[in-house]
Amino acid sequence: MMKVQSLRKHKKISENKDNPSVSPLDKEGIKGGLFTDQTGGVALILVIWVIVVLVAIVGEFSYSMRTEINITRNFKEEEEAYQLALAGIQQAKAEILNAKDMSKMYVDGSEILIIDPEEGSPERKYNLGNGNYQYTITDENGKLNLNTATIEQLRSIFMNSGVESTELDTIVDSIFDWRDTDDLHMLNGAEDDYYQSLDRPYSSKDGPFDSPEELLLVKGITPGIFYGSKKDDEGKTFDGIVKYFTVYGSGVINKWTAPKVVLEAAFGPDEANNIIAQREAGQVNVPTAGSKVVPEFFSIVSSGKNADGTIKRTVKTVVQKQDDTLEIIYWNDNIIG
Ligand SMILES: [Ca+2]
Repeated sequence: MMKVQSLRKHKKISENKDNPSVSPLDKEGIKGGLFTDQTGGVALILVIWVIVVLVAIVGEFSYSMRTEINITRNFKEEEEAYQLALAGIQQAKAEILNAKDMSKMYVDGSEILIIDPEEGSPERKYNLGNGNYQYTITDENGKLNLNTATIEQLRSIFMNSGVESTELDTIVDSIFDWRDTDDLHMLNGAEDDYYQSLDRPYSSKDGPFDSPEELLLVKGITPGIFYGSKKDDEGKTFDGIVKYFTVYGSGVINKWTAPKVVLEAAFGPDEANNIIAQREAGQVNVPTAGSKVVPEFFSIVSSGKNADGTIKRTVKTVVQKQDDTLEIIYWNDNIIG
């Protein structure tokens, strides 16, 4: 039976071969099985898949190119912002060098340092090229020297900056432990054993601070306390202590340029109010006995921004003025905030 069917099939194919009404394509299709409905569907699906894969590859390529362009543009604008910040540093240095009488410098109501009394409040914000830059100049002699500050002075500064009394002892004792050469704990302080137990261990300095930024390594001092912060999770607000401390100068405070918080720490609240009143009365040219300071150290903080303000670079430097030259004694290329 099987043999008969096979023969019939063979015969049918043979008949078709001789039949002119059957197209060569049909013949081929029957012969190779390539264009039957079923196999045609498979081919179509394959083609669709290839298209899908190609679209995905092109999409991915275009996405990565777009990312690359954005990275390049960001890099370019960040470099521009950095160069703008450097322009601010140069302009600040020129301003310090061109001041006529450094002993007459003072701060105005917004605590802006007036280096040259004849010029009044300087603008210190400029457009240049595709962006802008602004800078501040601070007299380091108007700050409290971190390496000579007493317990009471440190407590006063931190308390006025929003640190609660429960944390004061830890912070103040830890600052003392950080700068003293021994490894004996103050009552609430911290030495090597504490710092070595941290996730990223380091040693206690056991020497003088080289920059106020070093305070960020001291136990109890958070970036919020250091730089200042708006309300945190626990509802605390910090004024930021970085602007009150220096590591330069003899430790004598320049009363005409010191912020109120520093005056209170150094001279007590009553004397601080007196000094502020004297300043407001414009008696800035008459140094109080024992407080005459020759301004020597200045910190400059300069920020450069791109046109829409989305990219910002901040540079901080401290310069020492000697006669007609300025020497850079501290440089931080990337200040956060
Ligand atoms: Ca120590």
